Amino acid sequence: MVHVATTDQSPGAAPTIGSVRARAVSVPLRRPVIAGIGRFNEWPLVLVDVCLRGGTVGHGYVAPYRAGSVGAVLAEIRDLGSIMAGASAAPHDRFLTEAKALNVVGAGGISLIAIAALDMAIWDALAKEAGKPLAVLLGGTVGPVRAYNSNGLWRHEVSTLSTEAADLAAEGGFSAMKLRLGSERLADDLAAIEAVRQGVGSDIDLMVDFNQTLGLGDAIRRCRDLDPLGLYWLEEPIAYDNVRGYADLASKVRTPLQIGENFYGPRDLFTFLQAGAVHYAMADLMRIGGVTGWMRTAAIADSSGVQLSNHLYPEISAHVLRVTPTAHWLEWVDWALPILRDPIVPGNGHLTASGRPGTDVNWDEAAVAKYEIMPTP
Ligand code: SMN
Ligand code: MG
Repeated sequence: MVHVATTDQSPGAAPTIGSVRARAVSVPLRRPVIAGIGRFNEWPLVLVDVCLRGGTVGHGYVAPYRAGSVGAVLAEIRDLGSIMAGASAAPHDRFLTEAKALNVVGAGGISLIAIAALDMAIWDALAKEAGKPLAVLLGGTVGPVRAYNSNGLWRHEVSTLSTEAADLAAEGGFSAMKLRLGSERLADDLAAIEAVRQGVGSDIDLMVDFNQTLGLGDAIRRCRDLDPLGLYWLEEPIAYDNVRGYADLASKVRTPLQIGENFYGPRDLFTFLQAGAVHYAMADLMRIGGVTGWMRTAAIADSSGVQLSNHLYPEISAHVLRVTPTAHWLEWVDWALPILRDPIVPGNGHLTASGRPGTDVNWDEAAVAKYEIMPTP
């Protein structure tokens, strides 16, 4: 029998996108974020809804750190949303088409953030249409993902770190947490590590994050000084885009380096891998290109056996890490909790998706109304 190509695509067609809505909120942080990249008392979030023609609504959010950036992110999402109305809710197709459309204003940065926000919402809608949790739609299962607590240990008064570390361990049964370092003097970084270990003992896995505060020479010196302390990883000691610098550092330190939260799109990981600059990698769903960008990055990480962790977005990361061949740690932050309905929370040091259809991102509309901000365009 001869198969004749037909123009009727209905059996294989994806649902159609009806409309897109984007709003912004600014939510309070339980513990202010104080790191090498700045101090934040509140956390702005841009919330995206993609409504399919059949009525299903998918949700996604991105956190552009700075309140001043929210207007630009909203504008880009709304622009892209107007292009998407009437298009198929096919993340692969959308990613290709929209990335091409935005190449002219820059492939990374706000362009990719907008694509990522819409991509996450489309995947949520597709999972809801299928009646499956995202992890299952992607070919995996729902189950526990090993997590570390990243909700504190910022660069504040060292005397408070012991108690805070003990609180962080107790909050979700954690035996792993992340401390922010990058002081001018080695002695201050050592005092911070010592304070945390006084609070929770030395059996915990302690990750440390420099948030790009050091120059290359100082970073070599600092990382070597910290090498004997048994830290789990040394995150972003130098500027995130210094490929050659990371390759140099990677060859000189014994404690594994962790990089990638600032990678824009999957190819950045490939670039750093080619340079021999990666021990551990992490990806941020907002910058890597949403679920679609994550899946491509996971394949690149797998090709080299590099273990991949998430950066922020724990709700959706709890799904995608279940289909990541080299899945490593989940970074737990509770920053979106104030506006989420029935959020997933960690227990026994693990985060497990709920098993409900979608990505576990659902709005508490009363809270959204309370925290909504109207940035001027
Ligand atoms: C971080 C995340 C968000 C704000 C400040 C610092 C940090 C991390 O780099 O890895 O969690
Ligand atoms: Mg970091």
